Amino acid sequence: MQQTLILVKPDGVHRRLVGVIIERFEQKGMRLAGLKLVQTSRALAEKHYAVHKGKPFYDSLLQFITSGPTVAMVWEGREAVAAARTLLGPTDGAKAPPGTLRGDFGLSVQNNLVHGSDSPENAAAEIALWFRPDELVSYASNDASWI
Ligand code: IDP
Ligand code: MG
Repeated sequence: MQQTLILVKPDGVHRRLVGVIIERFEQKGMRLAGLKLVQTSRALAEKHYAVHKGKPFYDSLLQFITSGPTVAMVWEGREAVAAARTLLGPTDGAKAPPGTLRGDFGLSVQNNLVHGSDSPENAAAEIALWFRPDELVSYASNDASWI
């Protein structure tokens, strides 16, 4: 089953949207495989956003992501990477449609509440960055055959 890394960024934690964000992934039918609250270090942020190094928003993005607590999660399910990106909506909250997390709860491009991996390969690399193997829990959801 596919896994994806989901982060509730510091704006989501400060705005008390952790619960509603988790609820969307639960309601979708994904299985929670890992969860923790992290004060992100500069080193971790640089690795996580390495692909954006050199872009005009890079320094501001690193400042933002290290400015407060982040909830790091691993969610699992069929086509979890793409399905999670659909739940998130497009990057810019002002353009994200209603029904998506970014569309329902934000107007900002940078402070867009939540991160989701953009490919299965990047998901695997990002999960390894944020979680040790023994922090991920494997179990069978009782409703798996229905979902
Ligand atoms: P994504 O999170 O939708 O995959 P990316 O293009 O990978 O979007 O950008 C990573 C993060 O960098 C975004 O989620 C957002 O927080 C921030 N970001 C992206 N583009 C801009 C921008 O033009 N200005 C400010 N921040 C940006
Ligand atoms: Mg991205």
